[in-house]
Amino acid sequence: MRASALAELGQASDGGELDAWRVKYLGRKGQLTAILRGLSSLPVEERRTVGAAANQLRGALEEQLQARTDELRNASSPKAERLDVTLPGRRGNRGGLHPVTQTIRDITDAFAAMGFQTVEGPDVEWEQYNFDALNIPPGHPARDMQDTFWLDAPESDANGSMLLKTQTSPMQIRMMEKTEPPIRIVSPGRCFRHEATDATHEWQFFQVEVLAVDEGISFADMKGTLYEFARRIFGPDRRVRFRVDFFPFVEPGAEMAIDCFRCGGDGCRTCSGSGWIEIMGAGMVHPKVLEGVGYDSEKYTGFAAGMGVERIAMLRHGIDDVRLFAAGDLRFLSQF
Ligand code: FA5
Repeated sequence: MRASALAELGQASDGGELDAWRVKYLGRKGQLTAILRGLSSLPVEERRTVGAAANQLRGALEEQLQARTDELRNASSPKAERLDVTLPGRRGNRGGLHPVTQTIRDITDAFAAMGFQTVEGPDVEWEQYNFDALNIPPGHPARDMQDTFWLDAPESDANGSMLLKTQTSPMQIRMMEKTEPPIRIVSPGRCFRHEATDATHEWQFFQVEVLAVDEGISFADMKGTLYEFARRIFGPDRRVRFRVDFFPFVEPGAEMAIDCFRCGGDGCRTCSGSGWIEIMGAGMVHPKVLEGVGYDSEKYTGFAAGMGVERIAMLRHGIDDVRLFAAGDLRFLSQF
């Protein structure tokens, strides 16, 4: 009985089977109970031996029943069964667009709404496109202001040496060489300058170039277009201010500022107390530049503008250091 009882107990796999086993051997009408009940009918000498053996077996079976019960309970405890299908799912990490990319899209969208197409140029540029064709010949002081990373070109070319572009303006030349007016384009791109970096200067940054060339384009068209752009990016109440500035490839040249959206023009930290924030360089395309690409400068006129993308993003989000954009720190980037 001991052998068969223990073998059957090992097979029992749930509470119901354990209970049936208990009834079979230890229950009121169980096999072991029957033996114990029958003791009185045995001769006295046998009664002692059989009684001791039967009691010993009952203790052993009860002990084994408890052990098997514990074993089965542990196997189905929450520790072993970790899957709770009622818990809400865990969200995975999702990527997002870099704040510079977002800003570029907002800028190009604002111009797209006014009929401007987005085009992109190369990062490595010819000296000819980056400087000469933009009326910045060798030795011109404007080259010093945009000192950059020169590359070892395989051999000198009619286009000069190669460099990492310092501005998006060379795309003006590339587009005009390729197409006849009318032209209305915006061109976002990465720029590089040899800078001692600080909170507002990086050695790599982004610009967006704007170019419109057609018959009869005037300074008023430029002002109207850039004004509308400023309102779309910085809010419908913005006012703009144009002041004289110099860039070799435009004449007249201007710098455009918006009235400070933080203080409304009273003067605060964002606008350095002046009430105005400069956001881009602009001007009418220089006749020399038009002639250089083979356009008749008596027939065609145009305007160009260029702005720093990080600068726009810093103003919109209140970011105080341009170096954060390229630092690759997710604590910064995941806020956008
Ligand atoms: C230019 O680069 C002209 N190509 C802009 C232009 C285009 C004028 C068309 C007229 C017509 P400037 O060097 O000022 O201009 O640079 C324009 C903007 O680029 C700056 O206002 C600034 O926002 C950004 N920028 C320039 N250098 C850096 C730098 N080191 N780090 C971050 N942003 C910069």
